[in-house]
Amino acid sequence: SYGPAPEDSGVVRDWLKKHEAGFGHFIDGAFTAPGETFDVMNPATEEVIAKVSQGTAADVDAAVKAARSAQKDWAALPGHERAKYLYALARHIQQHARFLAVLETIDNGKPIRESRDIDVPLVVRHFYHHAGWAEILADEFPGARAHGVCGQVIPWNFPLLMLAWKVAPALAAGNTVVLKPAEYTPLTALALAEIVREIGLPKGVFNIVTGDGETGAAITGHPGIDKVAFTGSTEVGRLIRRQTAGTGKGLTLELGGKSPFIVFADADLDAAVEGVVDSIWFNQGQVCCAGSRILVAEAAAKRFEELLRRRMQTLVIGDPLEKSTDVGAIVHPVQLERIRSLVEQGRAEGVTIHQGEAPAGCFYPPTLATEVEPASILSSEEIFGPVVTLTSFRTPEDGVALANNTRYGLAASIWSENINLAIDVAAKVKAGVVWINCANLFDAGAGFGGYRESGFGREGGREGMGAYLAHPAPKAKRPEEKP
Ligand code: TXE
Repeated sequence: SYGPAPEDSGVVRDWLKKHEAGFGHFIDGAFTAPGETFDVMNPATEEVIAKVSQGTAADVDAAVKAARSAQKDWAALPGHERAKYLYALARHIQQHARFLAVLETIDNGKPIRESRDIDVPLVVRHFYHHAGWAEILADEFPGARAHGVCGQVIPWNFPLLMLAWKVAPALAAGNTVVLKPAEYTPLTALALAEIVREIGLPKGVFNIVTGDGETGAAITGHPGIDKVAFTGSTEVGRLIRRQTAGTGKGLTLELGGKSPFIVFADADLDAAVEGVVDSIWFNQGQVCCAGSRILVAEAAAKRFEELLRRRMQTLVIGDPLEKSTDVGAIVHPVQLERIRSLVEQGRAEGVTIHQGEAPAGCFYPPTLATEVEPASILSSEEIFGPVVTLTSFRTPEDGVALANNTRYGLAASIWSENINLAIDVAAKVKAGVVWINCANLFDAGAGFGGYRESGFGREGGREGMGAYLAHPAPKAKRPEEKP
């Protein structure tokens, strides 16, 4: 009964129709009148589905002012009172789960099965989890206080989930927020603003300003912002680090990746093939921690490639609203062109490209690149599409060396039936998250984040909570505990 029925897309269409004149920003508990707008499209059909306001410096200023004036009272609430609001948000998101899943799919192009079974449930889980943190915060982080106002800029690959990752811990800690969703996918953030109003969250605690990178820079550079949290490209992460240097603002950056997917000869190869599906063909490969480099032990390489190529042919690519679709649309023609161009550069280098057909429009087929050297552009650049390379290695040491041969360090996935080997390799791979015999599993209770050019700071878990507190103190020792 959890899955969207076809009539849900009618409900979403009615909602979009109601806002035909354009969406304003959500500032101080109310929507502003739309200003100058830009078009938002459904990438699967390339239809314009909404007009959304381009946030100006004045809009950002108004949002920061509202957040500042709400912050003291919000932080002064006992943690269990803030928790009530977070629980209410979680419950109301759950009530609107079907609507949000369809809206996310229409806006982003991801298969409905994913938005329904992964994105929205994880959003709900994130708010519940952080409601719990709000309740125990004073005990767990004695003496710590909120930063103040958080400026948060998020990408388009998991629009509502990235919002939840940023907003839930910020509010739990007593911060207020000004968040900018990505220009390709602002709609679920605006729908969430309606839910925020519905649950009666105090005005100014949660503010949304829509717009492009210029609006983003106005937020991250605003002197009234105390902490910046960004997820997006490494290039923009670098700009933001420069912009915030020396300002005293707190900063966490979650950037790109080129994560290894390491398969040992003793792995359950069928399971590992399913792991690849979850790793690189989930969300069309537009996943920062996607396992985009398969490294397979020489002894298993031929068999693994065969199994993988057979499995690729069974993936259904097409209409994201169709429940049987495995691979939906690429978020935007600009991203599609980027993927195409990188694959063509790989082909020109002599890499062998295996891929099926994709429907016309903003779609790209699941793609496997073999005969690919570690120096190839396909081995080093983040493609952010459904494209995976396959390279073999001789010894576990070679495997680890190849895995670490990247400027990123976000995630890794290791496949072996020998748990000692898997744990040993996990310790040697420089990545913020390492999965063993699984891939792309997320939980609000576990910290997520990278090393090197993948950024710094953690989201989720105790570490993620700490990132939203100024001077998080260590956990208090109970009297009976020995120092
Ligand atoms: O990202 P941007 P784009 C990678 C991925 C992708 C590439 C380009 O490789 O192909 O980046 O995507 C806002 N100050 N990732 O161009 O520009 C922008 O409006 C402040 C990986 O879409 O980084 C949006 O809200 N904000 C990634 C957000 O930054 C600025 C997810 C991300 O957009 C800004 C997305 C500025 N100067 C892309 N310029 C991941 N790690 O998951 C832009 N923005």
